Amino acid sequence: MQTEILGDLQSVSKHNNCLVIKTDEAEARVWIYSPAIIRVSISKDHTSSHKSFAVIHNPLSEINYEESADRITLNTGALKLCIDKSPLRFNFYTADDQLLSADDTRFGINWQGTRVINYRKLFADEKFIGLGEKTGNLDRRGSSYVNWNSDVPNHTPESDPLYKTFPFFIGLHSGLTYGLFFDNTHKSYFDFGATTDDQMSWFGADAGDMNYYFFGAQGVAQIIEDYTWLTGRMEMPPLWSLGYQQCRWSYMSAAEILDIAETFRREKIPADALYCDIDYMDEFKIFTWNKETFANPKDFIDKLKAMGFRLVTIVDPGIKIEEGYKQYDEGLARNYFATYPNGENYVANVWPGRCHFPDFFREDVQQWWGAAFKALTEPGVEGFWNDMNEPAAWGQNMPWLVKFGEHYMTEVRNAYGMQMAKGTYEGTRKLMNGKRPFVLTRAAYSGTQRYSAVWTGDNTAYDAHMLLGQRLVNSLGLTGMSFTGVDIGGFSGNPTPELMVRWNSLGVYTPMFRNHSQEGTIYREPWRWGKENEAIIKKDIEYRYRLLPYIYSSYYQSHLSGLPISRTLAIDYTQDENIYNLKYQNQFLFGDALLVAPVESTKFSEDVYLPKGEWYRLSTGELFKGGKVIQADAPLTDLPTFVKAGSIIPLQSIIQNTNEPGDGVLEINIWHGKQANSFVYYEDDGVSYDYQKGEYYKRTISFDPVENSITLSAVEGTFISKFKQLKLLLHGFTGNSKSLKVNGKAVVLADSATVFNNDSKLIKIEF
Ligand code: MIG
Repeated sequence: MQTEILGDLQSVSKHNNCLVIKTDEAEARVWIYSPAIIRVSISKDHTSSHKSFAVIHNPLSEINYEESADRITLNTGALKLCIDKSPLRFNFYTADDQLLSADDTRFGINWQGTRVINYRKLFADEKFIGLGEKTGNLDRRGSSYVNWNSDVPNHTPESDPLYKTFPFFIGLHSGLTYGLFFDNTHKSYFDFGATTDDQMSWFGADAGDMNYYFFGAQGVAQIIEDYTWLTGRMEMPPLWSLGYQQCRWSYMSAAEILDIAETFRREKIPADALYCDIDYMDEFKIFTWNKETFANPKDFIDKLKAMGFRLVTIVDPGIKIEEGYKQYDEGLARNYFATYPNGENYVANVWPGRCHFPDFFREDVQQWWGAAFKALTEPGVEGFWNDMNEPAAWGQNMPWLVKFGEHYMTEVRNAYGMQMAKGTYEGTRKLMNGKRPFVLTRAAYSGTQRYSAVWTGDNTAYDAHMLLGQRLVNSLGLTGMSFTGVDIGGFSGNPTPELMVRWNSLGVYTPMFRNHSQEGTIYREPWRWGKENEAIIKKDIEYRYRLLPYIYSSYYQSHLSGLPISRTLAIDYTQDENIYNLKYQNQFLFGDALLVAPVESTKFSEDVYLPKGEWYRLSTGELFKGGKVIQADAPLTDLPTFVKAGSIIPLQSIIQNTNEPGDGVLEINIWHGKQANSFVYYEDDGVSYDYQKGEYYKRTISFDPVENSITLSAVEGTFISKFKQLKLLLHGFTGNSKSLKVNGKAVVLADSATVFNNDSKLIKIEF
């Protein structure tokens, strides 16, 4: 085998909006997608490239360049691409000529057989964040990774690859930021300076094109916005899916689930979602119900609904080979399954036994699959859990010659789960008459946020896994996935009561809050841990429900900007070295206001790094100066959580599920800070897509410490808020609060200033 290096430029020309550069070996094409986004695609054979699964925008219609004897320069005003002619090398600069990222001058882009690799210059101080669901540290410098969606039960905090592929990373050096998305679904590789003498980083794939999008915006948040502009953002989720979710492999019958539901209500532990794992089906046949244990699904789901619960059911891709089973008969007759090159249908063994696998890369197969959910939506299922879609089967090693439509498995495997989630989302959305389906998938590729939430697969019940889970969630948020969760309590193994309590308290601040466990392990429901622990778990879940107005508004922000709900500190404090320290790298912001420090279940005090600024401990109101490490008490009743000074946090009364209206009072918590701040409060019906027609209630709440004034902007949108009154809760206001103005009018809050610390006064404001 030879290494072929992309050689010298032979010709350059413009074809409409595309710059075309030819070398002896290959052809490079360049498009501008926005002033800060340039796409480069280098191929020996552009005809074999397929449509992107991830990208939803087209390039701009114009491209202009300048040519000199040895270079070609594209300048968008925000980003400069300078292409050296011999050898052909791609170098990106900021508009003011600072080098952002460049090909390694020696090796640049090359091929070994079908493998395509890009070697890049590594800066001495360069850090890397991203790649989504990847183990390891926040700063991925010195690590290498493989993307090959895999079913990995019993994975450890070091395992790689896991279930998902997001070939997008952000580079940080010299105070600069850039992003790079390698849009290639083959098995791919990323090496962030792991294997060389700190001269270069590299990435590549087994085959396909060197097809990447370069992001030149300055600021991690801006790069995430640009990446999610390119690959899409999430819709508003159904509000109920942000409540507490209780799952188990498996609740074995309708009676058992109803009993679980009744226990939640009896114990007054808030919850919204219950799950059917694989055992609700008849012999694991997808879109069927077990006739004995789930004899009357509609009646069962109606009973759940009457108690304020929604039901989520699992579906796997494997279709049981059995004549007379509808999905098998139809799929076979219409050639909807993955095949061998000789036309035979591929067979693998999984839960139902011998199975065929739908070819989700075909639009007609996706539609057929989507329509089949009628068997679940008709009795009233509202959530659809897509499992095993790496795809997985026993043995886990799909032969390379399996074909999905035109593509071999090796070309598109990493997008299979995403295409299943797409079919599921689009199909169930059609069936649900304007209601929002909740879709949850295990396997994913860049862009999956458009269709589905994700969870991080089969974790294990020990502390290091809990911390890993937080890093996975934080990292998924860098790659467009905002709606993310882990199995709270740990899927495999048995948590100690302490770990269960601690993990649940972290679940409050996880975008999706789902407790789940493996068959054969001890049950994980909140009341299985003794009365004292149940009380702590209950209190934490109650706080999740108090926070829902804040969380829902954060989801709205994500829907608009792509910014995640759980944010590694690398988004807001990119240049602060301390946040990459392995001791503090798991810390994150939950929404704009809350900083959470995960703590192992065996520690009751923890060092917490508070970035610059001022921070209040949420539970006590104690004020801390940031820019330093503090030692925080961390009893199991109080996970260290801090509020950024100046924050505005809306809370509601405790409700048992999201169908309940609550007491109609929205409690606005303002935590005094030196800088003016505002919060965009957002509300809609939580179930339909009417918000896309303007049926929402949106209002900016601002606090100005100089004027000592709180302002509520005029309401935008036509939705009537479920809240009728506002209650203001002022924290850290000392003395001067008597002169407080709300919307320009002086208000009398209380007689003495002390009440403003964690005390409240009802102000009647029509909301
Ligand atoms: O082969 O459906 O990750 O959440 O409970 C195991 C049973 C299949 C793997 C999922 C897990 C689920 C389990 N599934």
